[in-house]
Amino acid sequence: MKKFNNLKINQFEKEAYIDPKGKTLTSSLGVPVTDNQNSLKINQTGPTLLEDFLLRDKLIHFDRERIPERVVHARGVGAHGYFEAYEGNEKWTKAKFLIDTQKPTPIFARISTVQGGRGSADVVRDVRGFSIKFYTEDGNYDLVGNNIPVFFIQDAIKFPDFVHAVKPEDHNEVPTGQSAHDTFWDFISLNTETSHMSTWVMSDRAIPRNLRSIQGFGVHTFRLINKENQTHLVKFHWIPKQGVAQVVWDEALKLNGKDPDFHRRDLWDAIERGNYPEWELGAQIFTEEEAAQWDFDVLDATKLVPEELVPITPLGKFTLNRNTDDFFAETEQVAFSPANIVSGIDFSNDPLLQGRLFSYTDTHLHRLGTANFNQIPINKPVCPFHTNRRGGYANHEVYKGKANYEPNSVDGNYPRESSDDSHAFRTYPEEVQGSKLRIRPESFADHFSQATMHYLSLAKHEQQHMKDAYAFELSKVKAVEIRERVINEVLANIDLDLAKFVANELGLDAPSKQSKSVKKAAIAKSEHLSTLAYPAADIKQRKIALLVHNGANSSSIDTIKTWGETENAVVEVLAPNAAPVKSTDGKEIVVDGRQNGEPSVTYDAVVVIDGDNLDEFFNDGVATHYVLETFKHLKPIVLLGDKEALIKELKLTQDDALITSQSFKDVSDKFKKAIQNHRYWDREDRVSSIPA
Ligand code: HDE
Repeated sequence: MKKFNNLKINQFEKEAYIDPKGKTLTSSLGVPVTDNQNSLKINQTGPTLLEDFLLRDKLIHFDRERIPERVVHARGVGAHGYFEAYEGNEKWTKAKFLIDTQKPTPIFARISTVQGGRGSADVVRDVRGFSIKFYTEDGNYDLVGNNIPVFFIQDAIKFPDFVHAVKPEDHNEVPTGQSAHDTFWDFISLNTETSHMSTWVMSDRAIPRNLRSIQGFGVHTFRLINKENQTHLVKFHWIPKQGVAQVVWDEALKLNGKDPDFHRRDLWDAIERGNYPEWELGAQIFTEEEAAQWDFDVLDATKLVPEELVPITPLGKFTLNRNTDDFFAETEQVAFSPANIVSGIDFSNDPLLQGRLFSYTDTHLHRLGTANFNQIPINKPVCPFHTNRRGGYANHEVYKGKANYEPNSVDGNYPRESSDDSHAFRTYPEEVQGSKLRIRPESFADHFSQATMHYLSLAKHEQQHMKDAYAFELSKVKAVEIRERVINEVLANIDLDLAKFVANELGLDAPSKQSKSVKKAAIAKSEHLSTLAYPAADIKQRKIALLVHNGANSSSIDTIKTWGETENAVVEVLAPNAAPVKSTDGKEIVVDGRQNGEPSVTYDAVVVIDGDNLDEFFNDGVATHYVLETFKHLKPIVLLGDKEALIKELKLTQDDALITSQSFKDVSDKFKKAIQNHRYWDREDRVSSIPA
């Protein structure tokens, strides 16, 4: 893996990097600056002079530092990496980056929330955008997906309505980065095509533990084309090697206050530590004839293709292994578009996708302010490119020669069209006929069957989380008629038990029957929708807090630290304050943080270190709360030696993830397994009486 650590995007490297180390401060035009503290004045107290070109140079640029934030997906984090193709993909596609197994393709990925502004919190209930730019030898290819396999709406013309409804309300711009408000649920209740997606947004997928543990989906159906020009339809998936993991709701609420940058920080830290996250890119590949047999339309983005119908073919894997150097230059200026495509892949007629093919370029023109946004280093292809595009704001390209048109005779008719069918993009000649109509196909009319399939496919605890999420969100909706409409027109048609639970929570009448005659999905339950289908293979980068006080046993700490290193886990010693604590044998134990400053919600597991200090622990409200909260959030806990007494003192109940032992070594395997399992869901019923 290390061999690709320095895989850089050549041109970005060559032309854009400025390394200020050892350099003199200059003006924008390279004039060395002697005084960066004082503006130019008459005497000591006189007015500042207009002549001060250094002051003007600095302020003029500063005044223009911000650009419009993205209208959706404004908050995001980016990282560089590389993609490696597996053998055998030429059967499906001629896309060079998918068939060349010898050479990795550089990538840049950006993961985002949808609703909140640039400064909003990370762990909100929301869809995560997951965009990947592949800098291929045949041009840039962008896979602009989400961590959820379906979307809210079926036709691009509804997108501005939907986004207006989910964003803060128009009159007071409240709430920020949350869907728990009237206009969002009004939209959901009146546009039942959103039903399936609403189940995903109310599921645990919308509150991921970290961005390394999310799945990715291309959502739309696309097309693959091979060298023989044979074509298949395709749905892209990317599956995290880290497993899929979520937080519990109470944890999400606390994280947003205690560390609003939790996701961003986690991804950064993992990459800095060399625990590079990896995803396997795969595809459901099928023919148009197969798709025609199914009980849903593959051009309807509110439907997924159950893996029971088409399993995923692995195509390759990608790794994120380099953090950005300059957030603005890279993450903020990166311009993704589903229209960025390469030979071997093509679009489908999904009416949502078709709208996106226009919208992204349009938004870049506004946001980045020039038609030359593809010249910005992060957007620039790494393969050779020769266009006849000239001029425009902030043009950086300097073309030699006379001709800026084609065909030409003055420059030997270069650059010329390509006849190389394996590299040059050629649209698949799909046959289309018919009348021009503003119409929704009849095959898009079923709004509920896959929502029901999703709900029924989840584990019991996931179903309960979904019920709680609908109840929470709707309890924030002020208009009773909107609450009622969601229950009767949406939830009842998904599942009556779900509708009943939410109605009871809101003190409303529970529907006894469905308000529409709802079709049943041919696949009633899918094995691949629960997060339990995606376990973690290891505990790399999981964070473990060791709680210590004076009188802690330092050898236990040493044992756990050594074990943590072999597992590539992050083990941190937390004490009442940042000063070192004294161990039982008088040694100084170095502390990584304060228990009050590094809250339990930011760790994956806790060990309470044994020693000679039980009373001190019992009398410390921060420490006891730490353990209680970790228990409530269903995380693994080890109570070493004398700390077993905490079970009685804090009224905990022992289970597979609440482990006691005299020696850490005896329980390290059990602890590892519990951390790998992420949460001990069976505990959930028992923790509701613990104060939040
Ligand atoms: Fe987007 N979307 N979208 N979207 N979308 C944008 O482009 C749009 C849709 C997605 O990290 C915008 O550069 C329309 C589906 C991601 O920079 C904008 C429609 C999916 C990102 C836009 C959709 C997405 C965006 C705003 C309905 C999942 C962040 C800023 C037809 C498959 C990209 C920007 C990044 C961003 C339009 C629906 C994913 C306005 C019109 C479906 C991951 O162009």
